[in-house]
Amino acid sequence: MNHILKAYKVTTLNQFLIERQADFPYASGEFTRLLHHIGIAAKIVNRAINKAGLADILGSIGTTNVQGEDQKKLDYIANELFISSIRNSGECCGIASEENDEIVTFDDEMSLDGKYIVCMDPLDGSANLESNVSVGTIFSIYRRISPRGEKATLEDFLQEGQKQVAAGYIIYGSSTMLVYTTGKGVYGFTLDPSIGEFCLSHNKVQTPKSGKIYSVNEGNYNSFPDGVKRFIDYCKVDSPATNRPFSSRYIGSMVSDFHRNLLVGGVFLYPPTKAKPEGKLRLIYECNPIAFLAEQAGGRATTGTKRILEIKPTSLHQRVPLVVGSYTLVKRVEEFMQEVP
Ligand code: AHM
Ligand code: MG
Repeated sequence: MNHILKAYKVTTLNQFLIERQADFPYASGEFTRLLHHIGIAAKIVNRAINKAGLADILGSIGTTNVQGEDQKKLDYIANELFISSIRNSGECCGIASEENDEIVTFDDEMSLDGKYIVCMDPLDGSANLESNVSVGTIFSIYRRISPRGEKATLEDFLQEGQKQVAAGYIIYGSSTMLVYTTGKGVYGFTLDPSIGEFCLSHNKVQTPKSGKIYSVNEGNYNSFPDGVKRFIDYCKVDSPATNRPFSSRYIGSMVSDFHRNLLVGGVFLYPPTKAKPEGKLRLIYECNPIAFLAEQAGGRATTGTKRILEIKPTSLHQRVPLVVGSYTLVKRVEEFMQEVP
């Protein structure tokens, strides 16, 4: 019995953030406050998602976002909640969100002086909400380039992924987790609903070097580049020595697909298709944060030909192809994509 009680030694997210504040040279608590407010919004959004089926907040609001995608009520709710909580931190001067055509800038005195900007997808995979499948929030934090005291500018948001100060996601699944990195490893916190706190549950996550899961929307097979088709064919070959055939697992909610592969080993792909020649996923608030986490956990993230974190964004909602996950599997995809048949 004693060992069970000992196992329940709790380190909350806030406690952890304060202890790790020294990771930041000249730490002043600003980043800690920002992440604390992201955690607050995550708990409120979690509550909304949990009772979605009861509270008439499933379904669409009848509008589309800048990318022509149907907006769900919960997309709207999550976006508003994250924006207001991040604004309340007073540490952020502006936000880029999947749900807003343009950047949202804050012009109260405290926020104008904020050191950080945030890019986010408030509810990734929201098309799955009606069927009660896990969804997520993705966030990415940069230091601003524009001078403090002034309004944030578009340039603040168009920085290479390798300049991220922190990135993470919240997964609203069978349990709710917040996973983040500041470039010093990946840490996962599970929400204990009985005390309303995110508690450290996954310390310094390392993803397996390889794995036997491939995650891709195979319905698009016919319009994938030949190299991707060859990789998918390779996954299905019977070869016990190389652990094949691999298992196909695709939830259609990137955070959930990535999270599973991060823990057990695997590769997630969203390649170019005829309908979406640049792929579907957005560079600054989907691919960059996921790529940062993957690399910090010992994995890899590319477009198939270029490291995601080295791409200089040219527009807010730019899309890029994404191959991310266990190091050797991503390498394998790259070999197939770059090989001249
Ligand atoms: P969203 O941000 O509008 O929810 O779209 C992103 C989602 C990802 O979570 C997921 O990997 C992908 O879209 C699924 O797309 P598809 O249905 O084309 O496979
Ligand atoms: Mg998304």
